[in-house]
Amino acid sequence: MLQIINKSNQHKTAIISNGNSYSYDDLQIASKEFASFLLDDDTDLAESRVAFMVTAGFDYVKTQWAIWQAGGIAVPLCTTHPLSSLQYVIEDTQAEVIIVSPEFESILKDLASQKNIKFIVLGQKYEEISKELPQLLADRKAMILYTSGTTNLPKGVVTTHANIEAQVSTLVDAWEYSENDHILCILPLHHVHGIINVISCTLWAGGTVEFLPNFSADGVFNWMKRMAESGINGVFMAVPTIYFKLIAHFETLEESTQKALTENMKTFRLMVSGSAALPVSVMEKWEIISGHRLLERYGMTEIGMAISNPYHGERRAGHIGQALPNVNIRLVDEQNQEVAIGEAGEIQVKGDNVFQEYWLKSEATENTFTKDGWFKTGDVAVLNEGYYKILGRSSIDIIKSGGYKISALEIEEVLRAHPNINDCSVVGIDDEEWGELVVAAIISDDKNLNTDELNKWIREKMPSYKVPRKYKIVDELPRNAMGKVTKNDLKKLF
Ligand code: MLC
Ligand code: AMP
Repeated sequence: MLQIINKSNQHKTAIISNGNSYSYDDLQIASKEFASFLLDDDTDLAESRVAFMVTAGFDYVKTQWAIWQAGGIAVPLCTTHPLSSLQYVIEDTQAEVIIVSPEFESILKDLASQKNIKFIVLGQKYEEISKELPQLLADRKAMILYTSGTTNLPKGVVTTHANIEAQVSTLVDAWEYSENDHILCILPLHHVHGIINVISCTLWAGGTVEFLPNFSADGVFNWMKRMAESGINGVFMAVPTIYFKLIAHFETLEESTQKALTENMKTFRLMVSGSAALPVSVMEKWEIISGHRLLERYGMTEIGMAISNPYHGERRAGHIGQALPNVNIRLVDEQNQEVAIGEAGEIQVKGDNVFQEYWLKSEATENTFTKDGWFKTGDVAVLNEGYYKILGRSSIDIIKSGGYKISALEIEEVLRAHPNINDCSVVGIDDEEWGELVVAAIISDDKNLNTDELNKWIREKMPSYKVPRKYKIVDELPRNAMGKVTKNDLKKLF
């Protein structure tokens, strides 16, 4: 990304947020000034972790670019997480600076002061200084994003500038992003889907990113209408749950409004789905209402995007496509031996797009790579007539809901800390709208356990998308001869 930050652009609009338009020049000037401010008396932040809880929009990108230019590692915080989840990331990264939008000041101020972390509130007048910014090599660490896995606590995924550049440039070429593109950002900005595919790729190509503060079906359709009426090259990317919600909303509209919207959507350059399996039913309905055959692709926090249906050519329903250029893919058995074509195997990935390490977790890093340097995704796929198809995951403890990756173990650990819960087990059950729904079986002496109160209690401890949507009070959990909970049996209970 350092390359685009330094490209001398341009009066062209880079960002639209809060009703304001900002040019590439605005972004460059503001981010360089803020980088100078962040440097203070230093010449290089030297990979200090800078956590930022900033509303999606111009300030978010300015802050991210400023941290990068000052030589820091950008650690985006989720703006809807409860304090305990934010604190975990701040402590785990040993953040040395926290930057917040004014609306989040009260959430993190005390924590920053207790821990003696430099605390910067955006919007306050800072000295307009312009310092020489450090020259950074591409192998410097650039970003840490948190991802849930088979351990009970999320791990920090460290990517370098070179990794980000590889992730971005591959996609820009494959999907033909251009300076004429105008994309809508409605996704959370602590994950690669929003950060890389939506914002970074579009800005790399010189296009425009428009922000809506929150997802709403109405907001998205109004934006699409506006794009079509202005003759703009609209681009839209989202998780399957969002397409499901858009379809549900569309179906409530009057026929004449539907027809007009369909014509609007047909003018778009590209529509993409990813982060979770796109149900064939959703793909087919969306094609009827929008005229677009969704381009489904496969990615992961650790690797950016790896496999994609073609931009030109057949976009096959229920399949994720082929390896992206410069990304090496193989399917292997449990001995890391490649399987024959048509047989199921774990997806393993190699390439410049693959992350550097899990932050301060050398054992986890070592375990996630094979001896010859392939990253083990834990996703199982098959190659079917030249197209990869995802069959499932090697761990039942990983749940994907609304496009978020969730660890069943993390939720169990929190639930077990509740005074009325003796034991529990969490699984994901299939759901057309959310992909999977988080559900929990609980052993409790209180047979009338109030699950509303339980939900309130749990929401203070973890983000709302991780909160179980159904509970079952049981006398015992199904277990195998070794005493391990048999989660496939548990799923049947729901
Ligand atoms: C929220 N709700 C859920 C839920 N999340 N219900 C079931 N399961 C879930 N997971 C409920 C809330 O409790 C609330 O109900 C109602 O839905 C609205 O909540 P919300 O938070 O306002 O939801 P909404 O804004 O509509 O969010 C839905 C969403 C969001 C789909 C927009 O989940 C989202 O932004 N997902 C994208 C995540 C993402 O970017 N993943 C990419 C990871 S990177 P009530 O009853 O209280 O009203 C990656 C790599 C790759 O995966 O390949 O891209
Ligand atoms: P995350 O850790 O949040 O980056 O999530 C990455 C995971 O999302 C992958 O390991 C897959 O399990 C899942 N995923 C991403 N894209 C797809 C897709 N198109 N189909 C099925 N699963 C997907």
